[in-house]
Amino acid sequence: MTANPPDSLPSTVERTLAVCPKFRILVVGNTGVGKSSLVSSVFNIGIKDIDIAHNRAGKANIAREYTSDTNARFILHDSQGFEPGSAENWEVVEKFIRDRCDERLEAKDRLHAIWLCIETPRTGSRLMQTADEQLLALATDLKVAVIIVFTKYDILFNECHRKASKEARRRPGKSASADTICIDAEKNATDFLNTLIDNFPKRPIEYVTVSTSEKYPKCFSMLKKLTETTRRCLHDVEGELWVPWAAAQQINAQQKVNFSINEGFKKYWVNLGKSTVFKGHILLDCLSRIHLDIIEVWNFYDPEKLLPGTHFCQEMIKFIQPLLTEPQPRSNMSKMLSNLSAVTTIVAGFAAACTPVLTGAGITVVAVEFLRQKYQAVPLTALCLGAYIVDLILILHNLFIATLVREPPRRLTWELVMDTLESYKNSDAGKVHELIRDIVSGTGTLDPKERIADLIRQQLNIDRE
Ligand SMILES: Nc1nc2c(ncn2[C@@H]2O[C@H](COP(=O)(O)OP(=O)(O)O)[C@@H](O)[C@H]2O)c(=O)[nH]1
Ligand SMILES: [Mg+2]
Repeated sequence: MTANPPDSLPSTVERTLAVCPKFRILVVGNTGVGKSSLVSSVFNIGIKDIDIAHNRAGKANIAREYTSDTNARFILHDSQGFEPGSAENWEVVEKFIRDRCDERLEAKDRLHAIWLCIETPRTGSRLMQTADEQLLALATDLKVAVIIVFTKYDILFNECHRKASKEARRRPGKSASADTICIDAEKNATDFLNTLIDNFPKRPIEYVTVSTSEKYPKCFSMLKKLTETTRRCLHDVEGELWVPWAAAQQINAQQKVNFSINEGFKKYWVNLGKSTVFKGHILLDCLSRIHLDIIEVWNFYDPEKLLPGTHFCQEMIKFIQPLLTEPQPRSNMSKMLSNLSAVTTIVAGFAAACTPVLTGAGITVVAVEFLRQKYQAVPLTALCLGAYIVDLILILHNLFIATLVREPPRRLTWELVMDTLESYKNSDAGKVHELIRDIVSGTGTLDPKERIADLIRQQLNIDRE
């Protein structure tokens, strides 16, 4: 690891996560409903790893804490549901939930959410079994988030699609387009499900339909919705569960961005000039601290430690280098960014005195000198830190999206990281820096930190939560 801030600059993200470092979730459902596939997709665990772990443990055991090297931020409890002959019965499940929802437990030991998985119904049969209803009632009483997850939605959709195609063929006149058939099928599937749910007598229920089948086009948006619903349902008086949740889930980029803004951005940038956090430290160390904190939020599966590594840190510094060699006329900004390969490299004697990050090819003497200065609350520092944070969040966002199409565990590769850096270089870098410069130098009435947070969201076309 080469982003290496001193102990005197402790992590604020770790401090926030220390209250509750892992999100604890119970997934209940009969064998074969798709629990393992769901957990694999949402928490980025190789599907084989989950099942191998199960075989090793023998029968499912609700109390067993399943954790994974590919996602350090969650704990899974798995229950087979209440089918006849299953390892668990209602009393065991009830006791487990009661024990884990005891208010005297620390947040980290408590159960944070339950996903009750039921295969999406395709006939007018009963939506839930008695034990499922008991579980909902118990969870509501104990104030733990409970969400009904209708799995394998694609099967219902495909059935409706076949029917819609058949009907379209029968209809005289102009043939229906593939799009129209899909829209009809989607509507029929939703109507069918809504009717079943509306007839469900007891209480209002939170439910989400999901599919983990890559062939189903809305697979990702459904999983994203599950993460949003889970977040909304958290019984989270202090807001403390939102943090481990945002860190644990590995499907919703928007939640990561908003978490990055709060943890990596607002905490460091907001108090520029007022805060004493960075006082007495060289800028490079301040950047290292920010760098590590933001990558912690994203929780990539990065066993080779590429993101905290020298090479990636150097590439990140190169993005802000043109800003460090101020003053530069604005019109030269983009030209300088595209001319990075032409910059002077630092001389050997000087290099020896620097950390590995700064001895890398392509970082100029001026930039190195600037980064080795002590932090000062001046506009150039604000610009430099702001630009670094925005670049990093945008790049990690793009990297996250690029990994999503891969099978879990979506392991980072250097090739993927380089591709993402390259496309960022070729797209917004210069433009984004110009906007940050305007905000830093501007005298607008709006809070600059909010304007930069909005800038990040606008660039990514995402909403505030
Ligand atoms: N069509 C479809 N099949 C699924 C879906 N999710 C899981 N499956 C399949 O259903 C079977 C059981 O899935 P698994 O995740 O092992 O279920 P578990 O026993 O509840 O853990 C496997 O063959 C999966 O490939 C889905 O969303 N759509
Ligand atoms: Mg399973």
